Amino acid sequence: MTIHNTIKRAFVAMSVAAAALMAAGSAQAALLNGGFETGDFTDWTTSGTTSVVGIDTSGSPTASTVSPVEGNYQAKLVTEGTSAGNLAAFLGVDLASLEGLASGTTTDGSAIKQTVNAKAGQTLKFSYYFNGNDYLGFDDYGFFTVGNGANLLSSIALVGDYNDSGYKDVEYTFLADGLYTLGFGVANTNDTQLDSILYIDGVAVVPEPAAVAGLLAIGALGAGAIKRKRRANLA
Ligand SMILES: [Ca+2]
Ligand SMILES: [Ca+2]
Repeated sequence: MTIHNTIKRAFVAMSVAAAALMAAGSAQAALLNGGFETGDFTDWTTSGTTSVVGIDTSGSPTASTVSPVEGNYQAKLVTEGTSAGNLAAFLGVDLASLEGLASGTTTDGSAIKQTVNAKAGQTLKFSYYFNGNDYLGFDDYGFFTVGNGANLLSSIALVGDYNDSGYKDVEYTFLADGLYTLGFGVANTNDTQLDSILYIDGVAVVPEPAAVAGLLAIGALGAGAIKRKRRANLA
């Protein structure tokens, strides 16, 4: 019984230590290698067909020249990847929430992800380029996920048959502090033919937390000033 309790206590102590380590790790989880300038997926996790490329001309049939918007490298995700179920599980979202972004049944796709510790008021910024290589009836789509929420970036329905979005900038502001898994993905719809491509570059979470605290303080001052103004108007 004593031995049993000793083991139990040791196990509890180890668990507490592990939890403390994990908390320390998550507190420092800033977004890393958001521009893919290491030339690879260091700090990211990938699923399906993904690569880090320079200037790319592999899109077909439009054969667009797609240049990184930041530095010399960009991420390239191709719809020919892992099964729809695996894709959703990899990103931690319901398959239904992915399928809600396009018209039809998601068949397969590819994605990358990274978990970051974000503060309320911080903004996720990135750029994407959707190279659509299919036609309607086969609504391939590119998307990003924040936690378990999926958001459409582009699709065949949006760009038209065999068309491109060009590089577009996106901003998403976090409403609450938290540890978020950020994902970027592209998927085939209704069949696994004619693969579309999603390029991602310049992923960043801004501003730095210290700056957010400063902004919030300024915001509070601003609100106080407005209140004083209203009172002055009433008087
Ligand atoms: Ca880059
Ligand atoms: Ca397709």
